[in-house]
Amino acid sequence: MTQESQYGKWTLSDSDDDVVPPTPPKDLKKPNTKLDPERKTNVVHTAPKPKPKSEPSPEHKQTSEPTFKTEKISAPALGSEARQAAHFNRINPVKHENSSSPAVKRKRESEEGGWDLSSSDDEATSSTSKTNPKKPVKSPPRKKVEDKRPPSPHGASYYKEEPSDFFEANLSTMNHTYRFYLNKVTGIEKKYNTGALHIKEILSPMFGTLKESVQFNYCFDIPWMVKQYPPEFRDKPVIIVHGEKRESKARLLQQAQPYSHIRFCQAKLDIAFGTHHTKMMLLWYEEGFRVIILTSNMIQADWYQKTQGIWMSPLYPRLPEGSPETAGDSPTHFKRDLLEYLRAYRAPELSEWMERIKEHNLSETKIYLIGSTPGRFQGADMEKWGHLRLRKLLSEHTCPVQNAEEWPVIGQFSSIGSMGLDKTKWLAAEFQRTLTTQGKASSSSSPGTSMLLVYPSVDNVRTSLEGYPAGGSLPYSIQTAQRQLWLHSYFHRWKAETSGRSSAMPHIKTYMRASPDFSQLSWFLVTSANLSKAAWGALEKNNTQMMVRSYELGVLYLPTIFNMKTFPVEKNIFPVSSSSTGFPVPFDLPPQQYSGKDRPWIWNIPYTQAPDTHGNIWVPS
Ligand code: GNY
Repeated sequence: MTQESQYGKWTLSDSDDDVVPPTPPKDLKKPNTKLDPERKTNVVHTAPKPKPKSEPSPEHKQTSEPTFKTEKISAPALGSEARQAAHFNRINPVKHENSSSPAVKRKRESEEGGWDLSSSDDEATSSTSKTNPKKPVKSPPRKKVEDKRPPSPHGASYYKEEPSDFFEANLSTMNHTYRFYLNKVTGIEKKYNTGALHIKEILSPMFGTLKESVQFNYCFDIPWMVKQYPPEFRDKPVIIVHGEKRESKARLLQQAQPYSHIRFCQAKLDIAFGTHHTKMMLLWYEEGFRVIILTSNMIQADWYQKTQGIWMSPLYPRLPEGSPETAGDSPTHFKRDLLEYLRAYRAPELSEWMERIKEHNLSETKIYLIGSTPGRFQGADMEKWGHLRLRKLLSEHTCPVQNAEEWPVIGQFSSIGSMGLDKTKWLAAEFQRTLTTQGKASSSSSPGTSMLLVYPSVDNVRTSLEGYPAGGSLPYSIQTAQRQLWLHSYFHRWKAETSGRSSAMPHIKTYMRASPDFSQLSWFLVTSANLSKAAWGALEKNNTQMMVRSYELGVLYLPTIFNMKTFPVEKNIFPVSSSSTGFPVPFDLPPQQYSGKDRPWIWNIPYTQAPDTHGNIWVPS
C-alpha cells in the first residue's frame, strides 16, 4: 500500500483513516541538497503529479480528491519532499497588486515553475530571484517594502545575518526554574531574545564539552546542522534518527556524504501515515550527559522567525561505577521513561546510548516525559503513549481543584488533522476528556469545560515576520478544513505580546489547563504533537485498543514537583528575570477568539486580497 509521488514522500501527522491526505501546494519542492547540482542556482523544478496509487486499502476510506487518495496511500513513503518543501516554504511568492489582475492571480503557468532552494542556507550563493519561475508581479507604486532580501523565502541569500553575540547566551540572564526556553527570533526587539536560545548556543561549550550526540528529528538540512556545532565539536560522532524511507531516505543519506562522522538510524514506521516527528538531542559530554526536547526541525527556517519551544535538561553527572541501572532516576521517572521511549525504536544503533544513559544520574529532572510511538496497544500498554499517557499522569499527579469545570483547557499547535464529522468522534470523546482530567475523580467534567484552541489566522500569517511563507509550516489543508468547519468555532488567534512573538508564527505546540482568570496553571505541556489522532492516538475496538501512528515527544510540567499547588502565569516573561517563579507561557492569556472575519490559515488556497509583510501574495498552484 505504497505509492510514490513525484513530490516525494508525504507523511503527515494529520493523515489518518478519516483524514484527507494533505497535498502540498503543487509547486512545493523538496529542497535540493548540497550534492544536487541544481541547488546552488536554485533551479526551478517541475512539480510532477503523484503517480496513481498502486493498491487500495479497505483500511483507508476514499477521500474526496483522487490525488490525495493517491498521496494518502503512499503517505508513509510520500512525506519527505512535500514536507521539506514545506519547510523551505517554496510556494511562489507573488508580489501583491492592488488590482488583482489576472497576471497576479495566475498560478504557475508551467509545470516547470516552483522554487527549488538551497537546503543549506549559510553559504548564500546565487540570487534566488533569478530562479523564480513566476516573476513576482511588480507591485504598483505602493508603500515600499523596507525589506531588501530576495523575494524567495528561505533561499540561500534570504536570511538576515545576526551579529555573533546573537548566538551567545548569557547564562546569568536565564531563568532555569523550569528549564523551558523559547528560540531566538531574528527581527524582534532585543529584550525579547534575552533568555532565549539559538541552536548554536544549545550546542556550545558553555553547556558541556561534547563527545558525541544524537539528533532525533523530522526534517534535516545536514550541511546547515553541521555548522551549528562549534568548530571544535564539528567532527564528533552524530547519529541522526529519522523516519525516511526509499528515495527520501537516499536523499538524506546523500546529504551526509561529505561527513564521515554522521551515522543514521531509521525509525520503524509500520503503521500507515505515521511520521517521525520527535525532536530531541542527546548530548554526551566529558562532564556528563544532557537531553534537549524541542519543537524545531534541523533546518534554518525553523530557527529564524518562528516561535519554538525548548526543554533543556540539567547536566546529568555520571553515576558511581557499578551503580544499578535503576539508580539515578527522578521522582518523575524520567530515566525509566526515556529508556522505555528509546527501547520502542528497537534500534541497535541506539543501544549503546541506552547503556550510556543508564550510567548517568538523571534524578534532578523535574518534568514528565510524554511520548508517542507507533503501534496498537492494549491493556496496561494503552497508557504508555499519547493522550492516555497524559491522562494517566494528570489523574495520578494533579489535585482536584474547586470548580474544575470552570478551568479551561488550552491547546496550541501548528497543524491539524482530521477530527471527523463532529466533536463526538474524537475531540470531545477522547482528547478533551484527557485534557480535562484533574486528579482521580471521574473526568466527566469535560463536557462543561471550555477548550480553547490556538491556531494562526490568515491575518496572523499575513502580518508575520515571514509573511505568507510562514504558512508553509502551518500545513492545514483545505481538504481537511472543509470537512470540519465545526472545529473552527474553538479557534483563537496567535497573540504573543508578552513574549514579543506575535509576529513569529508558532511551530511550538503547547497544551495546558488554566484557572478561570488565567492567572494560574494546573499543568503545562510542550511537545511535537499537533492536534491530530496520528500524534495523540485514537481508541479502537470499543476502547480496548489505542492506535498511535507517529513518534512524538514532549515534556509535562506538574506543580507538585515544584512544591506548588499551581503554577502562577508569568505576566512579563521578557526580559527574563532569573528569579521568577511564574511560568513563561509563550502566548498571551486569555486567548483571543477569532473575529467573524478571521479564518484559520489553510496552506493550499490562495490569498491575493492583501499583501504580506514583504509585499507578496500567496498563490499555491
Ligand atoms: C512535519 C510538516 C505536512 C507536512 C509535510 C509538513 C508541512 C510543513 C511543516 C511540517 C513540519 C513538521 C514537523 N510536517 O514542521 O515535524 O515539524
